[in-house]
Amino acid sequence: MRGLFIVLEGCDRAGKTTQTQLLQKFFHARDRKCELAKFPDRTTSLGITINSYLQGSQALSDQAIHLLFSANRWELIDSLESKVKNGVNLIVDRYAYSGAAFTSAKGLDIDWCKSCDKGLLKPDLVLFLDTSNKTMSKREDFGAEVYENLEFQSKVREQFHLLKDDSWKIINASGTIEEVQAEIQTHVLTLLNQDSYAPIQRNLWCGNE
Ligand code: FDM
Repeated sequence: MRGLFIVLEGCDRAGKTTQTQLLQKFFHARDRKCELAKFPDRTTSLGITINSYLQGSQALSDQAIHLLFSANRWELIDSLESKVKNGVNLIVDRYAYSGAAFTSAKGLDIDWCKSCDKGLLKPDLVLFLDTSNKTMSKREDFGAEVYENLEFQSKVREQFHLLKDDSWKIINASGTIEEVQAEIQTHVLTLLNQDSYAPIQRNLWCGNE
């Protein structure tokens, strides 16, 4: 049986990293293979350029950085797909939804933003960790990267909500770490309890979404 392809999305400081790690433990506790991945993957040569942009040391146009984020997914998708096909449950911290939400929040056309990722692997489940603007404003630990400010993050949140489709579950990320994880696990268990899964497909944004 193939693995599941699960994506965690959300604004910065929503708790994605903590929750992906806890979810991996949940799979391991059930003797299921489970690996974590993250976008951007800053270790590849494209990822190194993305990292310089995010840290403010390299200027790029909004279109150019968007294409690099997308290319960073395309360069790694074969390896992610083969893991899933070989029975590894994959939990991915950010994916194409971050790509479209962050760039369209700058004012670029959302359909253009989505088009570069059209045909990527479609996740089985997207867990959107939703933080209200009020909660976000209490999290003052924004770092120094280019997108880490409250006004921009509020715009990003609005754009994320335009991207919801049938694979999405909105998780209230304002609760405690344990409460958020419990909600996540409920959705994952529903999938895990299925006897079989439909084949994973490279059809992200190929339908009417
Ligand atoms: N980000 C991330 C984008 O703007 N586009 C993308 O396609 C992706 C995957 O990069 F502010 C933004 C989101 C975030 C920044 O992400 C780095 P991490 O999760 O903090 O590394």
